[in-house]
Amino acid sequence: MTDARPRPKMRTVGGTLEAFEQDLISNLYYQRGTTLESASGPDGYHTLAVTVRDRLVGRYARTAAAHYQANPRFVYYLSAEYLLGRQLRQNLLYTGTEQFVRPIAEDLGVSLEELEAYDVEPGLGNGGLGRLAACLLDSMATLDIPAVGYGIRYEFGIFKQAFRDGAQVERPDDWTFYGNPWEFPAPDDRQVVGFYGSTAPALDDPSGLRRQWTPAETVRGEPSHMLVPGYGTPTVNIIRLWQARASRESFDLSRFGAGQYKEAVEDIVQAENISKVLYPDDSTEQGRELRLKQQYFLVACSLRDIIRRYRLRNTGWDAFPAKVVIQLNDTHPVMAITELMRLLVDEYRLDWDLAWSITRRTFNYTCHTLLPEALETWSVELLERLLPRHMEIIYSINHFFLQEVAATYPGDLDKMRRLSIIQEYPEKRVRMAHLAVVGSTAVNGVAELHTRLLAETTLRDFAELWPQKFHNVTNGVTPRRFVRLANPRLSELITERLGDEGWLTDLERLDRLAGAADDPAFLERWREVKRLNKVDLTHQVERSTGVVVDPDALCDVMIKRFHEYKRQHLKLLHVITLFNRLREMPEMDMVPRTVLFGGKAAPGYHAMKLLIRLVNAVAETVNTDPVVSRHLKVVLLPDYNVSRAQVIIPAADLSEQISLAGKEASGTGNMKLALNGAVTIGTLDGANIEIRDRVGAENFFLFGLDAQQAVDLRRHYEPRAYYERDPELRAAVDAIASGVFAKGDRSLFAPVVDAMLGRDEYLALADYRAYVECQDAVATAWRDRDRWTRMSVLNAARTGFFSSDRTVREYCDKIWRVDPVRVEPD
Ligand code: KOT
Repeated sequence: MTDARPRPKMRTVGGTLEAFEQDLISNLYYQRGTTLESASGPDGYHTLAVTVRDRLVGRYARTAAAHYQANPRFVYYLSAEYLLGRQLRQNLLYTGTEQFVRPIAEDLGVSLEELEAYDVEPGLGNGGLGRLAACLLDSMATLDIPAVGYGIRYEFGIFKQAFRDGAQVERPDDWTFYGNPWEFPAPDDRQVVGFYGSTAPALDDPSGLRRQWTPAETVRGEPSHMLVPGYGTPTVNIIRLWQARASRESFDLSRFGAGQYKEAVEDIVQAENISKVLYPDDSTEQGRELRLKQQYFLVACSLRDIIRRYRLRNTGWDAFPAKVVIQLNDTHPVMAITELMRLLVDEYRLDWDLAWSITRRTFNYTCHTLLPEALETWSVELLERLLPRHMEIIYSINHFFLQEVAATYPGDLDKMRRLSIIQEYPEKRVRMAHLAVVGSTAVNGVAELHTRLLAETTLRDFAELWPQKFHNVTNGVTPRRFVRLANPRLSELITERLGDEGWLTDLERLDRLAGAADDPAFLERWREVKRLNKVDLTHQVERSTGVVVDPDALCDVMIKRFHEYKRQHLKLLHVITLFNRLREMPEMDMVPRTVLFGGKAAPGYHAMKLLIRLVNAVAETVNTDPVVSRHLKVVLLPDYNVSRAQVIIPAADLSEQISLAGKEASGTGNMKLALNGAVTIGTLDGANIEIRDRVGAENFFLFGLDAQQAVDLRRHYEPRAYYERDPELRAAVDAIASGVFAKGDRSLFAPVVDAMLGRDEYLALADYRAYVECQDAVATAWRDRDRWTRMSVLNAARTGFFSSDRTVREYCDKIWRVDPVRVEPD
């Protein structure tokens, strides 16, 4: 240890630098059982992680004490998915210990970057829905809202994506291989959950509404929690994740003793399979029995835990809805409604009406989609087998609900059929969204257009029946992770310009940057930040793909799950059009572009896996063409995740938000990119509309059909007419069909061409011409450096609205009606 360098003498929750260093050495010794001399990389990382984490424990204890004291109304966020992102940098920032680590690491001869390489992100989600959950947790803690997130501790998170011959291959995400220093197991709070079995009437219940369920199988839920610190506040909330374990009964000792080892272990394996793996489907339904088991496992464990917590400070049930508000993140946790009814009626012996009143006042439901294929339904047959009591409860809920409907719309059988929780044809299924609406106080969509379309289409009959139930809460993103951590250079520039860091918790203050959009010196510095970020990205691209890209080229980014409605194929048609133009006119003066894709396709989504192959094939052809590659590069970065997003987003110039209007519920990548100074090219879909309203039409590249036009066109759509009419479109489609991207093989990508010319479900061909023309306007704008940078600054300056802090405030005002609880400062 040398003392040559002057060191910051700052007091934070981390204490002093000296104390921090002492704790590091002590943790290395006592937690890892090793010394500075013989420590490995993972030793160093783990030690740093627990040392930082321990700085949050005191705050957590004080938060818990303040909550106990105040006995406030709590928000319980139930979500099957969370995409938390890496924890190390975030917790360094939130504890103010970032400043200590560099000098200490330097002294010890390691870099923070080396240690961070071991910081694995928990990939417990697929995409937008899971990341939104994480942003809301961050903002709830930052706003001192008493809240707990509940989820599943999947042993394997979202698969790792690699490419073999351009095709996506999936590898398991063994994210806890080196251990997870961020979590605290809490075995004392374990729960037991039942499945299968039978029901019988309760002896003393003449109404017949109370029954007794005897499950045939039980599984133990073991919780562990991770700390969720707020920024700039001592509040530390938690997220509690459940892992399935075989309960003692399922470990069949007699079989084991009789030497039937395999059979004895089988039941254990089956029980533990429940939390084994995240289903890798985004915005599509996966109607598998194990998936329903996961959902019920999550809600059964969480509800018992919520009741346990409630009973620490409250007695009786009357106050339950005043103290507990449960937010259902889409329909995945909706069985919680039936489970609470079962607990209240069967186990706590409340009468049905009181139980129903409590239940309805407790739950709220957020819908994240409009796609019919994403609307969950479960077959009655499966539910009767797996959760027989819950199916009975659903029938009763539906019975009373339809009585209400009949009273409102006498004789309207069609209305009853449309509203019913049970769909009758072609087979009997439970509509989870209907159950969610019936059992909730508030229902919300995630962007203005989405909420309107929900009320006009998918949930129209409900919106007519209960208009006051429907709300819009436009999504948001946390500026701490997606600006401050992801883009430290821009953050510093903003802080310097605005005078302090207040914008990090009051993002609308970014509007004060608008004046700087006319200051040439500021524009120059803004450009420099973007350029340095692009250099960083360039290095990452080269490391992971070998492709060398020019940091001065326009960085054109499309990062999101591969899905037909998001229209990666439309982007690809544009890329092929640029390729064709350059091949035809090698001397043309084209704006240099790097087109960067990132995203995974669900392993069973064959159309999208083929499209991934095509993107890689086009990339290969473009990047190896001596003429074309001087102006154009195409990259599909493998294994897109939150950590990769944090590198790509700060470097983006152009944000591709080109879903067919009316299909993307909101989008949140669109917000992250705009906040980092990317200009959007997009359709009037989801939150794009609200982004454009704020940044101004002149700072947004709009193209394409609107939602109504898309619906109208769909009725008599003929993609071939567009193909035949537009020579550039025809050349692009023909290029795919010709096999130029498949070494002459005309069959490989034929299904892509057939889908386009056949049905073209998402009207890509109809929007193609408008899109290409809009891209040409983008290129023209890019040539005027000051004009572009001005647009970039104004995008960041005017999108402060899209902070998840604002989103959480809206949930608080419109839906949760919770108040903050202040925690004693450090
Ligand atoms: C998945 C399964 C069923 C229903 C909905 C989904 C879903 C929706 N998964 N991700 N989403 C996205 O959620 C984001 C957060 O609200 C939105 O921004 C995005 O548009 C949705 O596609």
